[in-house]
Amino acid sequence: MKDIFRKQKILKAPGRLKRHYDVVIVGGGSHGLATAYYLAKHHGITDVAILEQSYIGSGGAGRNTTIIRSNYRTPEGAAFYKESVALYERLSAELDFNLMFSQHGHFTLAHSDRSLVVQNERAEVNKLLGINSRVIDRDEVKRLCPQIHVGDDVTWPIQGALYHPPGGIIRHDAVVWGFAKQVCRSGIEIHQGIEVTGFDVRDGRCHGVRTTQGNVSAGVVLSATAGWSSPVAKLAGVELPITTSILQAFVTEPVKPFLDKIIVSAQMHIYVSQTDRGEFLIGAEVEPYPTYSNKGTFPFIEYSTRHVLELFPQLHSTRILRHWTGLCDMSPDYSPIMGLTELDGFLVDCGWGTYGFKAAPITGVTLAELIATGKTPALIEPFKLERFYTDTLVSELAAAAVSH
Ligand code: PYC
Repeated sequence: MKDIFRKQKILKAPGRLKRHYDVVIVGGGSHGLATAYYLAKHHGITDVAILEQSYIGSGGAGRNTTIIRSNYRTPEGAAFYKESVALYERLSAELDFNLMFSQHGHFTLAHSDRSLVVQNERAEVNKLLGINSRVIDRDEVKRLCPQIHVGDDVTWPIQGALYHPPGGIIRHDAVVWGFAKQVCRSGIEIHQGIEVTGFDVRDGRCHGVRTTQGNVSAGVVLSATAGWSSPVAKLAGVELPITTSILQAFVTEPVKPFLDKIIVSAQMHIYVSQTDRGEFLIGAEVEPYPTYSNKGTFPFIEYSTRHVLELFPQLHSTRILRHWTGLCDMSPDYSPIMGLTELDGFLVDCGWGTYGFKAAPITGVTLAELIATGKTPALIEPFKLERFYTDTLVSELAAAAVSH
C-alpha cells in the first residue's frame, strides 16, 4: 500500500485505518473526494476516512469524457448543474491546481424537426434559469464551428443545434488530484486498496463498515461508488432502482489542434471533442444491456467512426490510439439519486448514468451539507431515493445527450 502513496507524491500516506470515524465515505472518485473536501472546508469536519477499493479516480472519474455543461432539460437538473459549472469555473484557483478547464462551447446537433423542438424546449428551460443556451440554425453552426461538415450529402444532415457557450472540457485526472491534495491537507484520510465487504446494520441503522482491513464504526456512511452502487447498497440491505451498463469511448492519435468545441449528436449517438493533447475523444451512448464486464466492442468502434467521419471527414486517416469502457449506473428517470435512505446513517450518491463527473463539486457541497446538518439542501431534494415511491420522477431522458 505504501507504494501507491510513494508514487502519488501529492498524497500523504494515511497511517493505519482507525476503528472509528465521524464519517466514512466509500469510494475515492470525484464525488467522494469532493464531499470530503467540502466537509472540511464548509463544516470543519475532518474525522473522515475515504475508502477506495482500488486507487483514487480509477472508476468513473478517470474514464469519463470530461464534458462539463448545464444545458439540462428539467428545471431541477438544469438548476443543479448550473451550480456545478459555476463551482468548476473557480475550482482551479480554489484547489490551487490547474484543472485546464476550457469553456469553448457545447453543441447538441439537431438532425430533424422533432429534435429541434426538443432543443428549443431545453433552451427555454435553460434561459428561465439564467443558463446561456440558445438554438441556432445550420449556418450559425458552421460559422461558430467552421471545421464541421454541414452538407446534405450525409446520412443525417444537420438542421441546427442547441448551443451552450459555457460548456467545456476539463482534465478529469486533475480534478481527482486537486481534490485529493486538499483533502489530505485538511487531515482527512484517503485509504486506497481497501475494500468494503459489508456494513454493520443493527436496529434500522448503519453503524459502520466491514473492510478487508477490519471493522470501522462511523456516525455516517456515504456510498459514492458509481457503477458499483447497487451491489454496495445491497450489502447494507438497501435496494436501488438501478441497472448498470457500460459506456465506451476512444481517443485517436494526437493531431494538430483544430476543434475547440464539443459536438454531440443524439441521432448519431456520438460526442466529439479534442483534448489538450490533440487526441480526438469520441464517446457513444451506453450499451443497451446491463453488464459489469468492462469489455469494449468492435461494433462501437465501427459505428462511431462512421458517424464521426460524416461530421469531420478530415479525420479519415487518423488512427485510434486507445479504447476503454466505464460503468454507468442508470436510474429509471436518468436523474441521480442522492441523500438519505431507509437505513439511518447510510446515504447514497448514485444513479449518475453518464453525467456524474460534471456534477462532482455541487454534489460534494450539497452532500457535505446534508451530512453536517442532517437537512437535505433544496437543490438535491428532487433527487432523493423516495421519489421512486412517491411518483415524483425527474425525467432527464431528453437531455441525456447520447446516453440512452
Ligand atoms: O451528458 O454530457 C453528457 C455526456 C458526455 C458523455 C456522456 N454523457
